[in-house]
Amino acid sequence: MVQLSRICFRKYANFVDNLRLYVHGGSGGMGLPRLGGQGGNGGDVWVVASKTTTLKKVKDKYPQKRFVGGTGSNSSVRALKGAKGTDKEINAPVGITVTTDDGKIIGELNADGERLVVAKGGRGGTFHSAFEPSKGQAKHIRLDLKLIADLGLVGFPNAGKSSLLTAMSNATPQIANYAFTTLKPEIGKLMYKDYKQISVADLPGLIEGAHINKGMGHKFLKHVERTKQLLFVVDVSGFQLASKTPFRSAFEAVQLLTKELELFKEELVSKPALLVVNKMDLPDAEDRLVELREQLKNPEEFSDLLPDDMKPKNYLSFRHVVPVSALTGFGIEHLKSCIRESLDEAAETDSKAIHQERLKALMSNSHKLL
Ligand SMILES: Nc1nc2c(ncn2[C@@H]2O[C@H](COP(=O)(O)OP(=O)(O)O)[C@@H](O)[C@H]2O)c(=O)[nH]1
Ligand SMILES: [Mg+2]
Repeated sequence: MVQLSRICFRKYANFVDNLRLYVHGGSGGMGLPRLGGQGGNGGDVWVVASKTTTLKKVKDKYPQKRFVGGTGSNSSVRALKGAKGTDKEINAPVGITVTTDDGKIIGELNADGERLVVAKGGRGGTFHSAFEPSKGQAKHIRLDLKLIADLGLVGFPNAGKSSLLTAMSNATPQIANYAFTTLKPEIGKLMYKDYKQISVADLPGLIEGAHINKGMGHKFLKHVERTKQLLFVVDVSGFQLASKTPFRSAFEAVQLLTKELELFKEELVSKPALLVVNKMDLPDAEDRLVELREQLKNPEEFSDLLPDDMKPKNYLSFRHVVPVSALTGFGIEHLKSCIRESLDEAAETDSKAIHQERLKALMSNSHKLL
């Protein structure tokens, strides 16, 4: 059991959609009573939105997750007004909410270059403070990636994503038997008996080459980033996008989808994922499902069928593989409970991690006091 949870942790620990940081404005500089000199103010700490970064990059670059502004200069005979301490900037991705540790919103960053003060530096010493400087603000903050839904549907056109969303939820997405009918993400709400709601986004269909922006490529993939977990949907009997493109089995579809995500942003593949095998009402579906399960157990062996440039670097391991028929409703209730289980599990892991971090901070603080 211990080993199992360790494996899970490693698998799912990679995608970072929230981050807790310690920020501390710099202290002010000393004033100079003799000549009435003012100390410089301490540097502020800012969060600055940058298109090119991710929360994972921030986490990897600053494992201590501590950001402190520079101390203001003391007033001196040569410089009666002390210089301000240097500001500290934390680069963060666009589209985040910044909150205090207890959930109060400090602000949002929605465009490249937007900035937000998260800890003010202390004031330099002046006549009014008897030339004593003050300390900067110190607090924990949280950066949260803004989400469009709990789950995002990931599948090639015609896999049955729109039909599935209708079958599971109260949404009424447009359904048609040709590619790219879903132009905007359609959000469906799954309702549970205890009134819990889970949102699922139906995103424009993914096609081979989405990472190089074919079809709705980047738009689609950007949305995938904004969901907690992924719900892969494949047609049990495989698919063929157009008469010119080759036929793909359900297993190949899974690997191609994985590859597209990976090529766009490798982190995406480390999100928890579930696999829905749709259209189980079709003839031979049972045999195909058995075959698919066999292939998923041993993906390396079966991927020989794919050309090298379509093989993902890492094979996804799905938390659940759920056969359904969006048409008849077979398996839909079971799918809903699998989704619930997977999200609840992730929430529990998250809150445990935060709890442990707080405990660790408390322990190191009390250690310092002793
Ligand atoms: N036989 C069968 N057909 C389905 C099922 N789910 C969807 N379809 C059909 O597959 C086609 C594509 O479905 P749609 O939901 O639009 O797929 P999307 O492109 O992934 O959103 C439509 O003609 C649906 O009626 C299913 O469970 N069984
Ligand atoms: Mg659709």
